[in-house]
Amino acid sequence: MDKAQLTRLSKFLSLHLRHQPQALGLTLAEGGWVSVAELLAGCARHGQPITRAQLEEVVTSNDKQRFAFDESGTRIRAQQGHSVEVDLQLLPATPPAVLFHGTVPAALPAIRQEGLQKRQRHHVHLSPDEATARRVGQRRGQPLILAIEAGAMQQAGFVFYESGNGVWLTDHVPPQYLREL
Ligand code: HQG
Repeated sequence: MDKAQLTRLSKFLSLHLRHQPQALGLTLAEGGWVSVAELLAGCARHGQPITRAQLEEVVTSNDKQRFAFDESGTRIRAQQGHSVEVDLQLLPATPPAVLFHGTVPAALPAIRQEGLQKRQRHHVHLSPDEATARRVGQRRGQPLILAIEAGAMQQAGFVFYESGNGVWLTDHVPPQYLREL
């Protein structure tokens, strides 16, 4: 598949594995998993036939490793970014001392007041480096990067998780742990 086809398919999978599984007749099991066979059948029913080989190509070529197969290769899930209720069974982990978040200037007044909120997602998403945070912020406009004192937060009892694709997740970042770069 060419790049445009891969992007389109990745967006289609993100939509259904994170936000609207029911639109393909799917229910996410614990961990966010769905059966590959059911997913392929659902895609075909939805007028979007995908072969197993094409699915594998999307999973392996994805720039952010958004999707993963389980060890048996019979189930697939989105690694993070869900809006549907799902327990991803992530284990708490020790974050680096500092993490980063890319946002846009328009969000800053509210963020200064109330910190980072998870909004539609299950967690606040944090990046391990500035360059990644910049790419995240750029989706919405001129990016603005915040540094998060993740080590200090963890010491204060906040819980962090690392998704399978290197995104750090937490419930809320209060303003006192944020620094504008
Ligand atoms: C902002 C993409 C006002 C926050 C990316 C962000 C990431 C506030 C937006 C992943 C706020 C939420 C997540 C507050 C936070 N007041 N605005 N108190 N607190 N915000 O998309 O972090 O392509 O839900 O700064 O690459 O932008 O989906 O989160 O601008 O990894 O795989 O509210 O999504 O990955 O937006 O992005 P999002 P995000 P995928």
